[in-house]
Amino acid sequence: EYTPTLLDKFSFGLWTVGWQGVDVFGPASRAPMDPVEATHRLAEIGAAAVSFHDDDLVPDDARRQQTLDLFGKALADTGLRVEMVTTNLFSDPVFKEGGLTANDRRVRRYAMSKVLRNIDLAASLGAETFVLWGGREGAEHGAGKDVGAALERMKESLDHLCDYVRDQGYSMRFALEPKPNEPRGDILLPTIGHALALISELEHPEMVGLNPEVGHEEMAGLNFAHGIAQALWHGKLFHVDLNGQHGPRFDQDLRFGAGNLRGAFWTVDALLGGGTDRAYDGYVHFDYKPPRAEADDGVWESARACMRNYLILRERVTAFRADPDVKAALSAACVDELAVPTLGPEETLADLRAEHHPLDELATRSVAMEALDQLALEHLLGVR
Ligand code: 3MF
Ligand code: MG
Ligand code: MG
Ligand code: MG
Repeated sequence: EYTPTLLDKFSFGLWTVGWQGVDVFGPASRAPMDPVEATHRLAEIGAAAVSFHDDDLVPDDARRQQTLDLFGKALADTGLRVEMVTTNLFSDPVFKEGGLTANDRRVRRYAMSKVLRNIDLAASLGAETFVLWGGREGAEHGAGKDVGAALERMKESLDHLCDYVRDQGYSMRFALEPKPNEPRGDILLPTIGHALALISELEHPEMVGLNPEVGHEEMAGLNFAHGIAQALWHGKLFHVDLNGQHGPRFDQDLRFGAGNLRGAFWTVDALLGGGTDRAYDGYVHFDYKPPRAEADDGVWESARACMRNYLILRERVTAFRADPDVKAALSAACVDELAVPTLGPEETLADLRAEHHPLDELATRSVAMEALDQLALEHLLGVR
């Protein structure tokens, strides 16, 4: 029960279980984890795939081929896939003032060359998604960043990257990961909505979508389920970073299900389509940090729990959607009626203006939402 299978398409960033606990106030609390060992252990606990940050796993130096050989063997031995590769344009002090949108043009040119080199690596490993999280693309000051110019440079970079992928014949799509702040005071493309707006300005918008993260949207006080529902409606939910967060505070990266549990319930519901056919069919990818206080046992406990909590919530959400009382409550709340266009096919705006609008009745009508929400809560609490 609640045992992951390959069909669940669970995926982990190697940096999650590999996080050594370095934070702003202290050094590592755990020993480095060998990515080969991490790959084996992730396979043992039921993951189907892994992702990683380019050079962090496969360094651009004399160790490159040997690393690739060892990692390739681990993938072959376990059957795990690399479904996503992402780029680290944030750790190296070179990127302290940005990568693709640094004011210094030399930095931007180096950042582009790094991304291009690692797109080749991602393609060679069969990754379908290349994630770009612009953690250093931002500012702490007012006049220090021309936001319009920075967005021009982001568009320029993405246009070149899309051209490159097309020219090489790679079947790879890009996914932008929004985040409001941390490590920069303010990060560009801070939310799902900002990133969607940029994508519509690109030369190949069909090749670029989103990799939204639960905690990032919640740091901005936003509703993650609504955010991914909008991304799905735009056909832009290319990938996802699941984790947990307790409201607007520092980036907690809790295991999925911890933090805002109600939010996690609606997140799983939204991924399953929220009662519509707009469901997510990509990898269920976890981007979390086993808390610094934990030793290796806690690392693996938390990794298992991410998947287990997803499976428990999926069961609860499915039961909620299948419950006849819920169907009745949805209908009492007129939820289906929202799918009916406001103006009928044969109607004109003049018809709509001329009709009698029963304002007294509308003002005092029942919306029946509390009853519906209580049913959801009882399913989540396991009493139904
Ligand atoms: C930071 C993040 C990143 C991104 C990663 C791309 C370290 O808050 O979420 O993880 O997810 O760079 O996937
Ligand atoms: Mg994050
Ligand atoms: Mg986070
Ligand atoms: Mg992330």
